[in-house]
Amino acid sequence: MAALASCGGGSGGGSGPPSISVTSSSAANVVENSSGTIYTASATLSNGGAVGFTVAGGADASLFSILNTGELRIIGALDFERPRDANADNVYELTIRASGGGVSRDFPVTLTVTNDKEGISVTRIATGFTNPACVSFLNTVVAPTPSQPGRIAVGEAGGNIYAVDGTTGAKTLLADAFAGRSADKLLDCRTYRQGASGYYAGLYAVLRNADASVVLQRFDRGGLKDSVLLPAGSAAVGIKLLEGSDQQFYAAVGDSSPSVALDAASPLGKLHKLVQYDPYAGASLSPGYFTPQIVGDGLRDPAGGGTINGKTLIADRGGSKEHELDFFAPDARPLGFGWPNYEGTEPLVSSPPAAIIGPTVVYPFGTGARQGTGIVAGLVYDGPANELKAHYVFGDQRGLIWSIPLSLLTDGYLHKAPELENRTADFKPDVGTIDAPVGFATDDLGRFYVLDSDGELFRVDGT
Ligand SMILES: [Ca+2]
Ligand SMILES: [Ca+2]
Ligand SMILES: [Ca+2]
Ligand SMILES: [Ca+2]
Repeated sequence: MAALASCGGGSGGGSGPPSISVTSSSAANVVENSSGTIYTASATLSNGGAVGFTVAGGADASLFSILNTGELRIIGALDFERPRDANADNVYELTIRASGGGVSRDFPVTLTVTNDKEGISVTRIATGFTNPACVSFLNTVVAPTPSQPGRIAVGEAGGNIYAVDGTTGAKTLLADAFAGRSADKLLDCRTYRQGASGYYAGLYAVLRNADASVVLQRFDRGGLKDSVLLPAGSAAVGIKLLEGSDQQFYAAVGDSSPSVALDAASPLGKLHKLVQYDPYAGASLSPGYFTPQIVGDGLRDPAGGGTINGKTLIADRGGSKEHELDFFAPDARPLGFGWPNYEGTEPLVSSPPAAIIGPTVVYPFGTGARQGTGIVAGLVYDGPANELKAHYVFGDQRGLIWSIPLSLLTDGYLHKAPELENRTADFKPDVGTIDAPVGFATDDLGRFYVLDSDGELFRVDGT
């Protein structure tokens, strides 16, 4: 080493060891789905000799291979929606070693993977909804002769429910849900499809009245009564409507604090089947009147659901650990969704009882990468954007859009955040911003919509 020190470091000196100068950039951008060489390392040796390259380290070193001549490749795909770098921020970090003439030099390189929209275009079609609460499929008269195809329903917390033309965004007031009532807020609206000719098919809304009773109200068929879901004086919990794989209508009711989700005497934290009367069975029965029947428990803050490939899915929001999507069979008993013993797969108490329904998808509660503050149930996409076909698209109120291929969602295994595709960048709209998604809907033409918290409605198209 004394000989090295005495050489004085002169890079051009003829007597000391040569030195290496790195001539390639320390940072580069790479668009997702790139293959082959994504970066080329280069360096020169002061004596003009050859330099070779290896991967020497860095947080993401194991994902890369490099040729001796400097061409760097990634092992596996570069997918912006599913980053594989150590901290999942799409900035891949590695250290490259240049060697030659008996010396070597390590240098860090960061490769930032940038998004490609992959054929997804999102168009804002309407604005100005006030405190939007729900968005839903609307027409129950199906093709080929729906009266007005291509419309969806949007409901506001104040009670107005609009039909919105999915082509033009024009809105028509369908109903004021609180007309003649003392309002608190509209909690959800949803079209119960149950086949085109189903007696109960139609648009329904869940209303919380000023006395804190909650009723289910139906709009597009006259002479039907409300169904009472919660009595006056009930806690102000969320409620979501969903249609099960048994074609029955369900109301998923959130829990209160302290938790009563496992208390059989409380309607809170429960899944209620909206049991139908035969409308022709007896004069004493009110036609169209549902009787809620508790069929499941352990819900915390249900965020919607529906039927996918013949199985029923429900979303439930965590408050500290995990959000979850659960598949369940509506006729299975018991139906237990876990709260307050679990959020997702995470036990919240010591020695919790075995889970009755294990989640299918979980992701962490939080505001870090690939975390969220409240899941929002979605739908299977079947519109023109090929990239999303046969994906279940859903969201998080933090402003995230997620997707997961149906093949994964329905394979019977548990899937966690690293497997979810973060579609937020792909969903960047032409104008406006998708803030907290309120909900997702499709119309009878197969088009797909996102409604957000500040009242913008977006349609998801292909390019
Ligand atoms: Ca991608
Ligand atoms: Ca990173
Ligand atoms: Ca993309
Ligand atoms: Ca917005």
